[in-house]
Amino acid sequence: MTYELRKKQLFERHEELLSLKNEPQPWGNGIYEKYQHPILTAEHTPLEWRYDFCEKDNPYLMQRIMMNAVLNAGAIKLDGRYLLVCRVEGADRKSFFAVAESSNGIDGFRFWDEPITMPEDVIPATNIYDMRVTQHEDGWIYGVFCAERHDDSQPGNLSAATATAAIARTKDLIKWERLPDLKSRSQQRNVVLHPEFVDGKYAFYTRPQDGFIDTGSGGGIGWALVDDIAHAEVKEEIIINPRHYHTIQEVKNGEGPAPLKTPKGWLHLAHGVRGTADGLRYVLYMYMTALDDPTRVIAKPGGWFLVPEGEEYVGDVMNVAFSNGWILDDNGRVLIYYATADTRLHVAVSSLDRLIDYCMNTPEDRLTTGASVKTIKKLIRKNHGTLK
Ligand code: M1P
Repeated sequence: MTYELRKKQLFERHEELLSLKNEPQPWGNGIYEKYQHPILTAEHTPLEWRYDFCEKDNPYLMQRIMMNAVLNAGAIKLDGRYLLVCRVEGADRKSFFAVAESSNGIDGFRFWDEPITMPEDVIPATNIYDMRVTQHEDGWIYGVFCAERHDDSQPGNLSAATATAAIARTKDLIKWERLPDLKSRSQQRNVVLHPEFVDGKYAFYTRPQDGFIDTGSGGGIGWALVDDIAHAEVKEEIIINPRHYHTIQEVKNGEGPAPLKTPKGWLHLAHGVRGTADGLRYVLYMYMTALDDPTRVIAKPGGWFLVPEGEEYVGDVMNVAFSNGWILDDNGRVLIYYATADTRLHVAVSSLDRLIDYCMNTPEDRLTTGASVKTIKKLIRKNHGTLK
């Protein structure tokens, strides 16, 4: 086959993938609908990022730069466009941010021509990932993400790393202004900026952790107020959503996207992690906090909200569902962007009403088997009309 013909077929196959229509999976749980196909994978990245299309320089039409995964995307709707700030990971294990756009939020996502160049006029990081995008009432769009650097206090240990919350802001997702990293006594990952001022201050959801992987004494999802976003520092930190023994968030948890404001309270999506004989299991869960006090939890549906199922289990890091992006449409539709196995990105669709109903009416985890059986029997008796 000639070079030109192979190149033509390559572009045709890619176009076929990019234009694949996505349909809801039948028989969901009533809370949301997962969709049949992943919305973005490494294969969706533009061919120009991966191939050198000069026949003289690349006669075998090889991929010169391979892509490994598209995952953990921040999300925002701007001027009617559904935009995902994706974590794209190359074969070299370096993650970078790239924007993918769709006109309906469900399918047809296409990457913009080039990845984001994140300014590095702070201490440069080895790796950056998992941006939470917040449209703040101060008029800026903020991106808060993890900046990973080698832990130079352990020179002999090549796996020793530090996690810090990095902050950047933009108006258009094209040009970014980098602000100093969030100062904190502990390492931080999964830090999210609350969309409104609280007591005239910027408010951050935090996730204090003792080490790069272990949260150690870090008790869960925290909260800290910051006077100046350009010199952000965690001075006082309270835990608003703690970890707990024998729950889906026993080992660690972390805030997902910035919470959605609803008439009934702030709606939160988060991830919880537990240990298993087969490693860590990452699942998504929800909670709500009071409108007048975003630190006060008012609804705590028990257990997980969304887990990896079927093929979703399999990938680079098995048994992981992770979300740091969702979009609320004017009509109340909520698009939940979640990644599985640190490999690919999916969408699940729900509505504000359904998610509030889920949070308010799903029984809480009462933390023991005995209490769970009581809760199940109460529902059975209600259905049988024998509940006293
Ligand atoms: O591999 C699963 C996830 O692990 C990390 O999340 P956490 O800090 O809660 O352990 C992140 O690196 C995330 O990107 C990844 O998906």
